[in-house]
Order: sequence, then C-alpha cells, then structure tokens
Amino acid sequence: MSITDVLSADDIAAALLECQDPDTFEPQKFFQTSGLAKMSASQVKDVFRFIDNDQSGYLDEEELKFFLQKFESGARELTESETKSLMAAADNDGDGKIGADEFQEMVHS
Ligand SMILES: [Ca+2]
Ligand SMILES: [Ca+2]
Repeated sequence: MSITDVLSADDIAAALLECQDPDTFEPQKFFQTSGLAKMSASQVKDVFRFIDNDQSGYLDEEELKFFLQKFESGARELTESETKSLMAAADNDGDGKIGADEFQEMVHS
C-alpha cells in the first residue's frame, strides 16, 4: 500500500512540518495532525504492517528510527531520544518492541 491510500497527503505534510526539527517529534500530536488517530483500529493496524519493514510483526528501535520516512521518504530520521520515547509510549509489556495491538492502543490513547 501507499500511505496516501489511507491518509491525506496534506495532513501528512502538516504533521511532518510540526516535527521537522530534531527532538520536536511528539507521538500524540503527530497521530492527531496526520489523521492517524481518527482511523479505525483495523486501518491503524494496516499502517502498522506498512511500518513493519521486515514484516516481523513487531516494530523494533531500528524500524522506529525511520518512522517518519514511512510517511514521506524525504522526512528526517528520529533522534535516539525520540526513538526511545516512542518505544516507551507504546511498549506496554516492556519486551523492547511494539506489537500491532500496542501500536493501535498508543495511537488511540
Ligand atoms: Ca519489524
Ligand atoms: Ca511490547
């Protein structure tokens, strides 16, 4: 799939603009502005599978680093501290990776 099949390109551009500087990425703000927070649970899980590069069923820190680039290929990488706080925001069971349910719960929290 392409991310613009499920989200508006304008909303994605607006969300990326809000976090264009390093260490300004705030997960909940990004989910709101991009429209992700308004999507159904099954749509959010489609986006999860799209972000899960190696199709392992989990997002690890290496995949989270490139989170923004899954929305727009020219976007920046997340910094180490942004990657760690994104992981911490979702990783409810503390296994160091984000499953589809954890991702969906974070988006809708
Ligand atoms: Ca993965
Ligand atoms: Ca987890």
